[in-house]
Amino acid sequence: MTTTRTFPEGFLWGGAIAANQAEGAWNVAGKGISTADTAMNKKNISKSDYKKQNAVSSEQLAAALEDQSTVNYPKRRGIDFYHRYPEDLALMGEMGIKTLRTSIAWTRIFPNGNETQPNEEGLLFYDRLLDEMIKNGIEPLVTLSHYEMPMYLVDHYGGWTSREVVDIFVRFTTTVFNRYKDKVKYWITFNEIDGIVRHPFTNGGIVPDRFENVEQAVYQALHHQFIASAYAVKLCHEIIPDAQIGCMLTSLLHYPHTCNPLDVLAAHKNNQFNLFFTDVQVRGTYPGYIERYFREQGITIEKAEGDSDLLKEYTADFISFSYYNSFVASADSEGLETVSGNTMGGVKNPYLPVSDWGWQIDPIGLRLALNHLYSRYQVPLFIVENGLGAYDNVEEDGTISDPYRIEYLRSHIEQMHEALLDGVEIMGYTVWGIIDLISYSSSEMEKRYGLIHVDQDNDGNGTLERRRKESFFWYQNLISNNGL
Ligand code: BGP
Repeated sequence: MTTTRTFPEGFLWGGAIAANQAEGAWNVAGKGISTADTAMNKKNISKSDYKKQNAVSSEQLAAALEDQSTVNYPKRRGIDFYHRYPEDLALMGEMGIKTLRTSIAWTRIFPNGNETQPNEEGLLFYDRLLDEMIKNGIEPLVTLSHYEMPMYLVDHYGGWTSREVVDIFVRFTTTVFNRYKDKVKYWITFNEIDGIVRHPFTNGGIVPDRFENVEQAVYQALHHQFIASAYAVKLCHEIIPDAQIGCMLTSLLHYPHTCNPLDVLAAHKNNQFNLFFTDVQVRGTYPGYIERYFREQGITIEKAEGDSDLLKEYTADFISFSYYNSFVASADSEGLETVSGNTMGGVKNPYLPVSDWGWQIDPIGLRLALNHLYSRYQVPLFIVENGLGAYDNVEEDGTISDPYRIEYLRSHIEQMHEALLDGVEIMGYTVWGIIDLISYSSSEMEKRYGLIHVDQDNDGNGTLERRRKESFFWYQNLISNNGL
């Protein structure tokens, strides 16, 4: 084990949030309603509906659109980052982070998506937000699409299944590149683009009961996102020549349950499928194994003339990814203990502890993921999400002690450093949920990732006061020593 843990000069230590989980203010300043604004608090919906939460039904959506109550729809209120960002960014500046990853809510700029003129008030908000980041010494890292899209496009176009949405997205992208070209030099196209397979509604605006063959719809929508992502790369390079733009993947590293070749093959297939998305976005073509899958499933993707050239020419500058846990694959999982608590499931790994939400904690998996990605693609990598969702306790004196979070972050950063020593090129590391926010999967508040605490419960009660956790000071110290 090495003991010197310095990181390269200029390493981007940071934090990450997303507009839909933090901003709130869902219906102010001309903002349109987005898919995220329809996500209910897990506690307020029945168990069977919860399972379908990320694959909502038409009725659920209609009810959400009618319901103006903000209690059941936590992403509508977020943590009020929309109004409190000056205070939050000052705290993050104090923590010393070099970069903050956030996203732009499409519905603030184009409320329905298909307008020809942007909403100036929405643009002004991001002007102020980005200026404030820069004022605090924080480099903006902006995701163009993080788990949301205008509801109007879902209802009138079928979400990303429509090719027209590519042009609509290109208009949004062109608008924000032109507007923020002097402020933002790091961009990400689609958050966890692979998620569309697991969460068609969240990632693709696909309401399953409106499609005869949902899988076909999903892959068609994904193709449109690949194309939109390639256009974003092209436009970014044209409009902001000194910027870099990356794709974004959920790292879902699978180990074989045993050395039985069948288990090894099962793990290999899962890992290969996980890399299908970066194969297209970085290598620029659909790989053979996915073409085979499409053939076997009878899936046909409609491609326009020039699509293949576009994918080939405008590949991502870097790969960003989220890493939370690893998985175990088995050819025959009958009778084996499985993991609950995440949408991926899989066989339980007896060697790994789990989080309060049942996610398997595996720092070495991060080193492996970094090595795998780098040896396959040889492009810079950026860890843009890593962190621990846990219950936190505020002591009577207002302090919050979270050694479990510190240990999670410390051990992952240690393994990231091992990967650097292995020769992997890493641009930066942003802690997911640098400030407590609404959980994506459960829409709850109590699953906290933050190094800054926010006083709010699942039902939206609380003062919204911000407090520094013990991990805040730990990370501050780590950054000031560049990871030493
Ligand atoms: C990623 C998403 C984030 C975030 C994180 C944690 O998949 O990109 O938006 O929320 O996971 O997940 P959760 O909030 O469900 O714990």
